[in-house]
Amino acid sequence: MTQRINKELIAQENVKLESFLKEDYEALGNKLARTGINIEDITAKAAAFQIAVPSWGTGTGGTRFARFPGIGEPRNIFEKLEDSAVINDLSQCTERVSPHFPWDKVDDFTELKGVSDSLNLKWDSINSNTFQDQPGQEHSFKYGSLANTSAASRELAIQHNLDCIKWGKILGSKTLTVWVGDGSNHPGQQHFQHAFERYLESMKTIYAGLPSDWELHIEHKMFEPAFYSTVIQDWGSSILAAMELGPQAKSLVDLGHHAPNVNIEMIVSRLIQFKKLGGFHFNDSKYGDDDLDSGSLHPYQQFLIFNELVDAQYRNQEGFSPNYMLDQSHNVTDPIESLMNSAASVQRSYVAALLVDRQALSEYQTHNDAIMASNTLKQAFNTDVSPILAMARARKGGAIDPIATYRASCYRKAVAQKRPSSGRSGSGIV
Ligand SMILES: [Mn+2]
Repeated sequence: MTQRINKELIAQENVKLESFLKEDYEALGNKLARTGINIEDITAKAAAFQIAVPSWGTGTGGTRFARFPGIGEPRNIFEKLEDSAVINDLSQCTERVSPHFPWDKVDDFTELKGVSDSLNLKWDSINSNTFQDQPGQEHSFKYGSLANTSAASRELAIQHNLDCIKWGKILGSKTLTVWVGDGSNHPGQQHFQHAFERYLESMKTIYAGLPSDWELHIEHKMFEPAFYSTVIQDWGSSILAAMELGPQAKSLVDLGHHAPNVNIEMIVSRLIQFKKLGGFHFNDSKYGDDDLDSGSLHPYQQFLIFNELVDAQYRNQEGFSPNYMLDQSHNVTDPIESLMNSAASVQRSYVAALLVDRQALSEYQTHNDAIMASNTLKQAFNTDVSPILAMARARKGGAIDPIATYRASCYRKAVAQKRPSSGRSGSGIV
């Protein structure tokens, strides 16, 4: 029997906040009306916004040093789905889950699809994993997978990706996301060009196995586990590979996978321009691939990215339909709370970007009025759109205050009863 948040509890918690929300929503509506914006149009768009939850994000994360498991952690994909359903019940913007194979592999994918259907959840991009060896694996990925010097290891990695497509078809997914840890730790260890050639050759075989209505997303990452060079190190390598493969191959932007201070929103613009923006892994970062909660450190950067996305949407840019997904590691919080907070944070950036006066911005840009162009963006960013987000959630049956309602439900304590600790407290990034 699946544990869920009681609908009556959500309604009961919402009643406490309804009159305040109505007041705040009305006040914001009046404010927006003065600039010609109909709040109902914006709320409808906020309600339609969706961002996928990563299956692995529902468990407590860790670092190279240790992992401190929380209580009632999901032990398999079915329990991860239960937690994902709770997140969506309260947030009403996370109806899709992105699985990671073989972590989430099951014997019967039709059964898994049945369970997700019963929870009103859909499947987002399938993530393949060739950055670690599985028990009994014949050919190791220690020195890489798709770019390994060993043809047998490359073949194994290719086959795993083809399996991921096969499983994804049963689940109803339309995207395969490929990230490889391939690279080197010592100068001279790897021939840069030959490694990239081997990667491309492997990816061409995977691309050939892609159904015609699927996309192949290439995720780059600057470093780790390889600390000197990485085969798909930056968006340059990523877009080169995507161009080499064909129109169904696109680049995926993980916010934590860039060099510090890189202008990510401009990279996003370039990818949009050349029909190569596949999707996002949202998270936040202070030093590197920190996988912190989205918008917890750089909400303005997240807004500026959405400014580009909304701009492309309004221009009906050809080939523009990116997948949005969270990719975070929750080391000290309840993952359900972090994921709800983060989904709302990304949704907030989207909604704020909808408020940008694009005609005024365009005129300021034409006349090189830097101050007013910048202020136009800041005006939208500084608008507190919380009432719109809360109203969008409440109208769909979600919680006005997701975290307060989640805490009132005592869900974590309840599932802890039937999910005894796995005892896994060793190191490991998940
Ligand atoms: Mn990622």
